Amino acid sequence: PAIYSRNQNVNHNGQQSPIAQDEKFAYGTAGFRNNADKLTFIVFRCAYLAGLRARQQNQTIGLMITASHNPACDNGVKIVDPKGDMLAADWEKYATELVNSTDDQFPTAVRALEVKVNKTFAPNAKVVCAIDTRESGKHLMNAAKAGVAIFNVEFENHGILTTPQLHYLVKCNNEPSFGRPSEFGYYCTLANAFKKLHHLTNEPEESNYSNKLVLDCANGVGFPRFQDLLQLIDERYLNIEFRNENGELNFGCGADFVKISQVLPANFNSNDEKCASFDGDADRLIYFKPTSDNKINLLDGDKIAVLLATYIKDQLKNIETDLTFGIIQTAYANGSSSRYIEEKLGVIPEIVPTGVKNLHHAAIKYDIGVYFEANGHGTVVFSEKFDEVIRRNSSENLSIQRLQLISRVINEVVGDAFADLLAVEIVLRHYGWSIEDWNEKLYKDVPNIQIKVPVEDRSIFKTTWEETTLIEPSGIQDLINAEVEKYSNSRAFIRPSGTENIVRVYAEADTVEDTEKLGRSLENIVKSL
Ligand code: G16
Repeated sequence: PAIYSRNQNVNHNGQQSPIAQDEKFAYGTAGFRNNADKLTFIVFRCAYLAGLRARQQNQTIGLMITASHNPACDNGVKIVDPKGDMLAADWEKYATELVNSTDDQFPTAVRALEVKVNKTFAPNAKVVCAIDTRESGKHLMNAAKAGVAIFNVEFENHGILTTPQLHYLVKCNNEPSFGRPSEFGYYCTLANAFKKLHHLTNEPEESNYSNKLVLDCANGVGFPRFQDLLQLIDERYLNIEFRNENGELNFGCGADFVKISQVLPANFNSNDEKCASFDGDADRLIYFKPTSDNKINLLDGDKIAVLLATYIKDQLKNIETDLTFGIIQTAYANGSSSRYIEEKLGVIPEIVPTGVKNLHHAAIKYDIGVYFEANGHGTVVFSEKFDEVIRRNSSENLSIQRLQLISRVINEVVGDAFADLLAVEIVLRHYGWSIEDWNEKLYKDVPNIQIKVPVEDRSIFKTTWEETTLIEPSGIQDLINAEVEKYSNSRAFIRPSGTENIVRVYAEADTVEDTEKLGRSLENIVKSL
């Protein structure tokens, strides 16, 4: 329909918002993201593609409409493949081609793709779709429905869900043995495993653990949906005080804000004890403990990865197995965490480019693969051999039983703030740790800074595969190297974001002052371009 063309693109307020025929869009770190005004025709075309993918696979495909940590005025769309993971790379290419075609080219591009991949008989093809709490969501859901209808593929509108919930639904639709394909089924799986594991967890006699947690919901979907989950987990297990429930999405709060600014989110104060933040679509989790002057001790994705890995390794010590164990990080991982993982956990962390899709892909090579980005996005994945050796084992061995249950508490389909929160709480209780104990007993972060530098065109920045060296614009990496050399034990890099129109600067050094100086000097390099 014309209303879903570039030329007649209409935004969620019903206003005409035409898109230039030659404007290009990239399938970034997590799908297409932009100002919501531009998203209608993009969602329509992606939904069409999701229908095609569903037919090709004869399975359920997911379409998630969210811009996660971005501001409320943005929105985005990503496609979820049959196993609940991110869309296959060759299909990202098709999505980019379709979205970037002009209105005139679109019908031809569609037909070419149909010839290439379409299957005529696909009775199980279905697209399941959900939105976050953004105001533009409902309008984009309609565009999605229209896009899927081109092929008469079955369409299910699941309303407002977290991104991980949608991933989970996709997996369960295609593999019913994994779980019930419903929102309630998701809550039951997590809550039941959590409560059972709680009963198999012996809190030490001298314990500093407290089940009280103050939760920053980023004013997003995490608030209503986590409340739904807590209907099945009463206060004896977890005592949650919600903050930032219904205000402006991600504004002065949420996991991204707290991680990057390293200060208290709105509506928190220094009397709060153990605190945590979700991001806008609840696929990221970070913890923090207020200190003084609005400052915090941050327990980010690296700290969560090390905590979960320590617990799993401790359980494995009591079992004779040859299961392989890997930990995946990105260049943003704090240097101390990587050193700790190597020296204390005896595992050399694998470093991959930013984006859950890259971490997930690397993690599934192991029987137990722990992957976390420093920004709090991550999970643990388990192999078929793990299923055989651990999950299908009827032994009375407590460690086997704990591993069976922790692997069910964790949402192995994708990084999930709800599931990660439950897993962290269980492990803290197991060790009898307060949030301070967790912060101090493992490793101490080296000072680090991340700066978002707005740029006109982030596509001019090109890095090497692992993202720590800038290839283009040429000559800039030499300037960065010269700055890094000025400080001892320092490390710094510049990379373009795949979700926002910014360049990210990351720096580490021995002291807070040097880290700040190094970070700001790189910021100035970007600004001078
Ligand atoms: C998305 C991705 C994450 C990535 C983050 C930032 O998170 O899923 O893997 O770390 O964007 O990416 P970039 O540095 O390219 O902007 P979310 O929570 O926004 O979906």
